[in-house]
Amino acid sequence: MSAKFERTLVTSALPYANGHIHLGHLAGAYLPADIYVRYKRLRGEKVLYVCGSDEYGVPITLTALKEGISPQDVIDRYHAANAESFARFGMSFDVYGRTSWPLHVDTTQAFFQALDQGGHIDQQEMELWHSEASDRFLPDRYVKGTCPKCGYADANGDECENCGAQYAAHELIDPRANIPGDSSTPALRKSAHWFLRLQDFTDRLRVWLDGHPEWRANVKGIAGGWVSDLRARCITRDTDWGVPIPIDDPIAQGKRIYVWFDAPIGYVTNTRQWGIDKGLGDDAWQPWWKDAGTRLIHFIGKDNVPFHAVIFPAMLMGQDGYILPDQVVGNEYLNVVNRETGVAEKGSKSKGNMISVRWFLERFSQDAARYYLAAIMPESRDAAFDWDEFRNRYNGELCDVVGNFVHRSLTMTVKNFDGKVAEPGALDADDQALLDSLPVQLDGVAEALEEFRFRLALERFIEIGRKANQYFDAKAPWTTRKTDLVRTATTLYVCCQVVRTLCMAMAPFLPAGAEKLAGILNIALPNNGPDGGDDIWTASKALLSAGAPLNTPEVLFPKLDPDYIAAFWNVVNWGCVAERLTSAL
Ligand code: B3M
Ligand code: ZN
Repeated sequence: MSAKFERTLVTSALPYANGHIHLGHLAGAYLPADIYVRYKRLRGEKVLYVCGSDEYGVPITLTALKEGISPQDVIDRYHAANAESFARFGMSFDVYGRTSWPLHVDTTQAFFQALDQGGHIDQQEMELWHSEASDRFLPDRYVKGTCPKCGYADANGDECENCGAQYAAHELIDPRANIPGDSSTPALRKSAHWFLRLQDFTDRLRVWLDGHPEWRANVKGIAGGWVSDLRARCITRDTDWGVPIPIDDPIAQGKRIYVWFDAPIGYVTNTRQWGIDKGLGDDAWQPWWKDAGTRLIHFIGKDNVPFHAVIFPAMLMGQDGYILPDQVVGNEYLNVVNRETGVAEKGSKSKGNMISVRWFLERFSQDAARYYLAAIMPESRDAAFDWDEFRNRYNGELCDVVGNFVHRSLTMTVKNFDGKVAEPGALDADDQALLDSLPVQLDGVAEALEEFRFRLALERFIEIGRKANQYFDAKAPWTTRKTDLVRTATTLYVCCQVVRTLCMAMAPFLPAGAEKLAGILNIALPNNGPDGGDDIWTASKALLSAGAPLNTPEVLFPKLDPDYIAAFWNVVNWGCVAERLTSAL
């Protein structure tokens, strides 16, 4: 940890509680953050990991209308389902909160009021689409039409998914209501709303962004583009599903705060609630958000960059004493390879090619899922989920390289040396070189993790196994066993040290596998909490003692049977099946 900071606050984007999270979500905003946080905890650093459900706004109310249930039912259903999926995937949030928590009204309204008092909120009349048939305004996705910029026929009320254009409602061509049972042609009607004057923060935002040349190019590029053209942005909506607007004006009564205003404040609310629930007091959240010694890191998908690298920082600048993010880790998208065409396609609900986490984890292990998603993590460009690659990389790398090395080392040790780490004889140059390389290789994994280069870190972990296999093959302990037991003991002693290093190196990526392996090695993998603790990572560089008892080895990473996988991809459009199964609640 850089000397500048004494604690780290990590957030992952709050997923909307309007559907099951899918593998693309995991690869983008969740798995990298979890790997990072687990690593930091192993280092004994103070780190708090905050996430939760995003439960307001049009995504929720539109789902409620489509499913014929209330918004409350929608969020209760998907909050519980997603919390469970995350738990199955081994996500280690310190808190998985909800923006529907009562405390969130207070946090959000306080943010709004501070900005208002600072003169950063204006009221303006605007023309919005209104449906006569439904007697309501049509915010965001409640209205569809043709994009005025690119002609895309399924554009939303104020932005086009196809070309990314943003426009005023009246610019939308051929508008139609997009509500179940109502596709009438809406009319423009005047409505008063509140706007956040983002332009007030341009200079401060620019200085702050310029202070972060180390950010990923994609994040810097998007944020830089936004900051060069900041305008007032509407932060209220004509809806009754959201946080009430803290303004004493009858006009405000029938409206609510826009979901993208309240959602990032959810990080603060969830930190507050965490402190209260842990019995740490009402103010336990304050150092995490207001002490300059805290390093705030947001993990998000790239579509959320403007909100985390421009708008939320502006909102924080308008408060009293909040810190700003020090790093915004924005990942690209995870596409899916269509098995019929071989082409990577964007995941979409209508195509049905999104694989839900719960569907996947009912069929494949947490370790397999985490390994493959970390291996293809879309860090600097889009990646694509592909069944063949999933099998090949998991089987060929994690199972064949690491799993196999661990297994043969431990089974030979247990069998030939009475279930204990063998007593070595004199070390030769190969033994010494491998032992000497272990702390260096572990440092290599750490260095990549510190730089948010998760794929590289994972490759370095596998590389430890590769080098160890070469050593094992060269020393051929299965042969020397018959002729030279001291040589065999020395080889397996060295191998057990590698296994210990592998156990530590895999822990951030594959907590389940690491836990199992630690059990076999009889070593503790303690879980440091937000207050930090011992540097377990560094301590693992110490060698296992000769004679230390081992437990019975078991296969850490069972191989995937190609026929088993084929059962999923042979179905015509496998993704459709995945989606149908998962949406059948
Ligand atoms: N719920 C959008 C999304 O799920 C939104 C993120 C909020 S982060 C504060 O992609
Ligand atoms: Zn367009």
